[in-house]
Amino acid sequence: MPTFASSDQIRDQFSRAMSAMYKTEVPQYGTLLDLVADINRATLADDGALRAQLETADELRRLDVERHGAIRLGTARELADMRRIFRVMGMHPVGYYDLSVAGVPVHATAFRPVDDAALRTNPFRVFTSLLRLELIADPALREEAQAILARRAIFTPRALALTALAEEAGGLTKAQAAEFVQEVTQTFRWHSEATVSHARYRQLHAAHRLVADVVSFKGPHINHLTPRTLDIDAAQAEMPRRGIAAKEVVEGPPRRKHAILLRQTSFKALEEPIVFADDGADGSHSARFGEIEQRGMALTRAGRALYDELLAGVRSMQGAGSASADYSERLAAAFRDFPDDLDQLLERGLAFFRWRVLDADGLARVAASGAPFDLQALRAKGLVAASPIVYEDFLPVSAAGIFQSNLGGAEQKSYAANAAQEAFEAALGAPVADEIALYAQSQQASIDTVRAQYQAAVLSR
Ligand code: OOG
Ligand code: NI
Repeated sequence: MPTFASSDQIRDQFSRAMSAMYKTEVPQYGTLLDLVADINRATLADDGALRAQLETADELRRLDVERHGAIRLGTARELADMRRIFRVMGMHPVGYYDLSVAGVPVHATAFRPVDDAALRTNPFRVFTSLLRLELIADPALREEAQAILARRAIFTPRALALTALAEEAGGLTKAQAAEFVQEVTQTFRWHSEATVSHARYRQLHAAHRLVADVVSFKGPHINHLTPRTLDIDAAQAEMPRRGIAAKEVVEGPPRRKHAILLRQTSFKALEEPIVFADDGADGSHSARFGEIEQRGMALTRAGRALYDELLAGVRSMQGAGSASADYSERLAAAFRDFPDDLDQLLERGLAFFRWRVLDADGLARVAASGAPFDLQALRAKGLVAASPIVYEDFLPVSAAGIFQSNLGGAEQKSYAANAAQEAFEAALGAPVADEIALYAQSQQASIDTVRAQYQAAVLSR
C-alpha cells in the first residue's frame, strides 16, 4: 500500500496555492490579507475572552489560513467534474443557493469540508455557481453561448487523469498530490484574452454581465478569495485608510456581542484590460474583487427563520436596499428582537452548540448518584459547557448584495424566483448536503460524547 496524502493535506496545499496565485494576480488581495492579519492580532490582544473561546474551540489554528473563494461555471459537465476534483480534497457540496431572486442568472452550492476535524485543519470553501442559460431570453444568443461553452475544456488533461487515479486507487501519493494541486490551480487562473469577439462579448454582456463573465473566457477565473476577520467593523474602517474602496455597508446581521452567521464586506471589482479574439480588439472586463468576512454562530432552523424574517423586514421597506443611508440603524433596530445572550440562544433553540465536559469528577459523582442524564442541569452545575458552533456556509441575500455591488447598481435584472435544486443536483451528479442537518449532527455528536462519559460513570459505580 502506498502512503497517500490525506485529503486535508491536499486541500490545505490547494488553498495556499490559490492564495499565492491570487496575490500575484490581484495585489490588493495581499493588502487585504495584511489588514485582516493586523486586525486579528489587535483584536486577540484586546479581547482575552474571545481568545480563550477560540482556543477552547481549537479555532485559532485555522484562522490564519481560513479563506473562501468563488467561481462561476458554464455547464453541467464542468460542475460534475468540479465535484470529483473537490472530493479528492475533502470538499463536498453543501447547500443550494438560488440567486435568480437577486437578478443573477445562476444557482450555486458551496464545496467545503464537512467533518469537524477537517474543518479545524483548513475549512477552505469554494462558492460555486452554475450559469442558468435558460434564463437568457434571446434563444439565438442562448444557443450561441451554449456552443461556445461546449467547445472549452476548463481542466487540464493531467488534472482529470490524476482525479481518475485518485478515484481508482483511493488516494494520491504526496508527489501526485503536489502535481494535482499544481494542475487544478491552472483552471482558476485569470486570462486576459477572451475566447470571443468584442461584438459577441457585448451581446453576452447585454444579456447579463455575468453571462459575459462565464462565457467569454477559457476558464472559471477565481473571482475573489476572502479572509476571515475577528472584527469586520474595524476592517471596514481600515479599508479606505489603506487605499481600498470599500462597499458602503456590511452585509448580514448587525454588530452584536455574540456574532451570528456571517457578516461580509468587499471592494469593487477591478476594471481589467482584455484582448478580444477577433482583431485583437482591446476592451475591458470587471470580475475580480476582494472581500472580508466575520463568522458567527450557526443558527438552527428556528434561528434562521427569525434571522430571515428580521432581515426581510429591513430590506423590504421603501427604498431600503442595503445601500440606503439609514440602513445600519434600521438593521440594528430590527435585530433587537434577536436575543444576544448565550443562555437565551441556547434555551430558545436558536443556535447550535458544541457540548463538552468541564469537570469529569463532578460529572461522575452526579452520574453515580443515579440522577437521569440532564444536560441543562449539568450545565447549571458548571459540570458541562456549551459553546457556539461556527457558521461554515453562505447567505444568499448577502451573496446577492455582493454580486450587485460588483455589477454596479445599474445592473438590476429581475427573474421570477425559480429555485431549481433538482436540476442543479442533476447537473452536479449528486445531492447537496443540508447545512442545517450537518450542524445538528455535529451538536448531537458532542452531546453523545458527554452522555457516553456520563453512562460510563454510571456503569463503573
Ligand atoms: C459569488 C458570490 C457569493 C459570498 O461570499 O457570498 C460569495 C460570486 O460572486 O461568484 O462569494
Ligand atoms: Ni464571497
